[in-house]
Amino acid sequence: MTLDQDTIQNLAAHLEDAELNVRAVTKITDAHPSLDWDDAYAIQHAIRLRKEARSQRVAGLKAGLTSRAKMKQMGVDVPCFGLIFDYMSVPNGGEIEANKLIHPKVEAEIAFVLKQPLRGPGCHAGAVLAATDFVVPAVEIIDSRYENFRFDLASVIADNTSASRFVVGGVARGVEGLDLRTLGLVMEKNGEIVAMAAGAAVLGHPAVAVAALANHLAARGEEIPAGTFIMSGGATEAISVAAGDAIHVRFQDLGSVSMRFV
Ligand code: OOG
Ligand code: MG
Repeated sequence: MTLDQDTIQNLAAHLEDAELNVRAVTKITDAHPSLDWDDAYAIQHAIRLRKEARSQRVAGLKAGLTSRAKMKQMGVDVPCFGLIFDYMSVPNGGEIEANKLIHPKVEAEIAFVLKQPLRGPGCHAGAVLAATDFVVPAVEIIDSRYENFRFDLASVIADNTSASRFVVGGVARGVEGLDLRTLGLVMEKNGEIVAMAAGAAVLGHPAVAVAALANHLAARGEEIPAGTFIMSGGATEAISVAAGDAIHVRFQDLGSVSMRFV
């Protein structure tokens, strides 16, 4: 930690205002070059408290920058973890108002719902699969509050890992008989294929991303409670969208997820 409480509160307000006012800001490490990952998670936590004070609730957890494609696209090589709030949920096939977002991008993800809590350290993919109630296909709409989607790891963690909206669709399936490594997905934008991947793109197996989240929380004395919804991170690079775009992602064995930007 390098920042004092006042600075953490001010940066949380700064970043949340950028979200709520739909206005991009410069990345916070420009003004605070010594800001470290602990500072960044403290800012993210302060954003959580601001939202909870307005009766918004955490609806799930997310891992991000968990695939080579995403790491390469963003120039970052370590995963990050963030929070998904109830107001970010969009029904499958629903509409998303583009003018409420700065510069949205979509990414296809496999989401997990736990039936048992997960506690690190030492959590691994096998423990995640044993604790998983079901998986569902999802699309995350990310919207970095930073100009031109340019950031470093500390900046993006503080910005709640660009979390903005999410859509869950398809069918919920238990992991028995499902190979999440070879599970394929194809993303179409306006009827054209724009990205495709298999589950293994996410750290070799998407359950590894959930294990990494459990281990990250363990370092803070927390666990992932039973019932938690967790997004494991984009398997492909993120695709820019604007008003008028329709997104449709087909997941092998899990059905599809779609939305329109208006
Ligand atoms: C950070 C969020 C990354 C993912 O699935 O990789 C993320 C960003 O790229 O803006 O959610
Ligand atoms: Mg994501």
